[in-house]
Amino acid sequence: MKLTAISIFPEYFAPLDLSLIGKAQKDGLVTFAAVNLRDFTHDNHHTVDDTPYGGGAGMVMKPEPWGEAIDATLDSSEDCDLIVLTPAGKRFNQRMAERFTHSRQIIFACGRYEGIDARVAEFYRSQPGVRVHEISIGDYVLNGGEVAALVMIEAIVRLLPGVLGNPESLLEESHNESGEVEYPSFTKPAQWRGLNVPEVLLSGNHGEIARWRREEAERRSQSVD
Ligand code: JD8
Repeated sequence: MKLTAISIFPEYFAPLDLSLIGKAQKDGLVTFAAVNLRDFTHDNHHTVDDTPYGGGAGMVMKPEPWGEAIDATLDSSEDCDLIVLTPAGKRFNQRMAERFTHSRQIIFACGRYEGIDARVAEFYRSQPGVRVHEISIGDYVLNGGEVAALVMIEAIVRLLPGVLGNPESLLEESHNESGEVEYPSFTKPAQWRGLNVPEVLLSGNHGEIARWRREEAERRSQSVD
């Protein structure tokens, strides 16, 4: 899987060299590149924004640098999922993360300012082999798309075969098919600051343990708004 994030702050993606995703890159399971949008400007000031047509506060990102940057990133031999992060987008969830594991190439368009000129998404919707997705990671406002792209990249890459050390752990995860969340976990010491591990977990009775965990997961699912 080829992953690319286009942004005026490509250094935001340095953490991807760490941990899981860093190892996935070393193991050749994914390739990741952060592309600087300003490399696709041609004026001395590397201008990427301008005032909004129709007036209003703030600045809008110009379409030309995005067109050149995405064209340069598109690998014509492969289909591509172009993800445009926006607070107005479709809400990201675990099912979408699972669907994106089948992509050969994903480009994350990480805007800033008031957002990206809407014609960029419109143009690539008309391009064969490019699937455009306008996505939000949640009902709160961020200053740009970078951290949202980081969230999506981790949620997608960790599902790829060979990335997680013990893929079994994927089976019991929160927000799985049934939308259930996980049961609470405990480890040694059996007593900590006067707090005990639930007796049933020390019982060795796997039937009882499984029932307790199911009940706890259901109880927590109720409380998750
Ligand atoms: C992309 C620019 C900032 C947003 C004026 C603040 C996602 N869940 C999410 N919340 N916010 C974003 C997001 C915010 C972005 C951009 C995504 C590009 N901004 C803008 C509109 C109001 N500023 C997001 N995914």
